[in-house]
Amino acid sequence: MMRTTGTLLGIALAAAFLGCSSEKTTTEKPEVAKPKTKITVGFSQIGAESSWRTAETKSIIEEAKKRGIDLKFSDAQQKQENQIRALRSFIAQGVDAIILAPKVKSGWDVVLREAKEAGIPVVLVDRGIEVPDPSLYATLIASDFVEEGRMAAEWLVKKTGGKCKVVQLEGTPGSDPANDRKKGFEEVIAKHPGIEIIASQTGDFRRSEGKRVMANIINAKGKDIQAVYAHNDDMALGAIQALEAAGMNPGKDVLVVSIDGVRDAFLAMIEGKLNATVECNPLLGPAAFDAVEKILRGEKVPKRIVVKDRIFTQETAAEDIKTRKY
Ligand code: GZL
Repeated sequence: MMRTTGTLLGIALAAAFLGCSSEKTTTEKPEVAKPKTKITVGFSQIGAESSWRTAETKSIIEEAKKRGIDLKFSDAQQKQENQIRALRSFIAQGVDAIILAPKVKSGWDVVLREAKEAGIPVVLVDRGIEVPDPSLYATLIASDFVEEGRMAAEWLVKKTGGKCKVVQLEGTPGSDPANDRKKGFEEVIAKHPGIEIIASQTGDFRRSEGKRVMANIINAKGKDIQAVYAHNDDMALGAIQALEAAGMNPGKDVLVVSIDGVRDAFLAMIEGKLNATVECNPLLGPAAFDAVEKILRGEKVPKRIVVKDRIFTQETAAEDIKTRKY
């Protein structure tokens, strides 16, 4: 938009010059600058902590390229302060819109107010935020994490007949998906007293952390463990490594259910080591840029766009993997 104003100004100046320079006539047609159609978008990404995250990044970068959008990409290396710094840089550059994948729910109102004052719309992808003024962002495009937690719990209840000692591996503390996947899972488990959560710790959505934390829990709880519920596939895959290292049998003696639906999860289900995964689609590029383009055309977009999810299990993994896109 900024460049459009410049162009209009340029056309006006050219017209004024030609109009008022009576002593100098020209038959040349003034060079009319092409109106600016290329938009510039700043994308602040959390980092690359999981294969889900890298799939999301790829989807957004590829979609920008496909639409001829000038994308300024910033990887915050898991630090919210780097995301805030990136947003301030996008504002200073005068981007037309911002896409933000917010690491945690809080701490965004000051910088989002700066974006609003600069007239730059913000589209949230994949995680929500808490802000006193909902007008500080245009829309949130994300899955329903509470429902994902419920689906994982309902699968476990059905598989175990409502009797099981389960370990919970939580995502990044303070993040929307970690809060809500815990909330949804525990809401269902509360209705089945035969299911007991015997340990619950964060693995920060990372495979290495999932393995390390699970090894510690095995040392403390050992053979008591009958199931693992991980807030994402990467931590589940790390936990599977820890269970095998302890001579246990993931997928058989110890059930493992997680969330994301990444390719490695399907491979683990085919190997019989993971039992089920709830898909959380990361291919948000098309929806994110549909929203950006609508907003820049002055059209309304819904405040919340829910990405649809479903559960996949070992039984159909070999067939399902053939059509997986990430
Ligand atoms: C979910 C996303 C989560 C994934 C993890 O929308 O924020 O972060 O479930 C990722 O794999 O690290």
